[in-house]
Amino acid sequence: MNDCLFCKIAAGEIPSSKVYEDEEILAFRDIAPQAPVHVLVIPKKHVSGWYEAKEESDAALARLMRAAATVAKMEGIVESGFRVVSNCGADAQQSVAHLHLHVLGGRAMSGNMA
Ligand code: DGP
Repeated sequence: MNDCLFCKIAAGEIPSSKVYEDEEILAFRDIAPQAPVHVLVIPKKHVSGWYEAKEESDAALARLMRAAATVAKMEGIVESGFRVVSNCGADAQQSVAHLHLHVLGGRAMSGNMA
């Protein structure tokens, strides 16, 4: 998608602080971190949200979750604990319409969900 911010980051057109990369996934630091560790994990191929993802993408989505766990390991927050969040749509405050996981850690989170 030409006008998608995260597609531009995935393509290297907009710089990012890269944490992890493979053929289909990029992980980079959030520009407005909400925790000492705040990394975004995205598929390089554009998908706007979970509701748009097709069944044939199930294996790729599982790899996205696996990459989030890999990032947590790389960032040293497996022992202390971490949270994986994916906002979908307006009520969830999704601001970038490109599927992404937030990996948050390095401090105690408040509450279970919101
Ligand atoms: P969400 O609100 O769930 O759609 O998360 C989008 C996140 O993207 C938000 O936490 C801020 C982050 N973000 C927005 N623009 C940029 C950018 O240009 N670079 C980086 N690294 N992160 C960005």
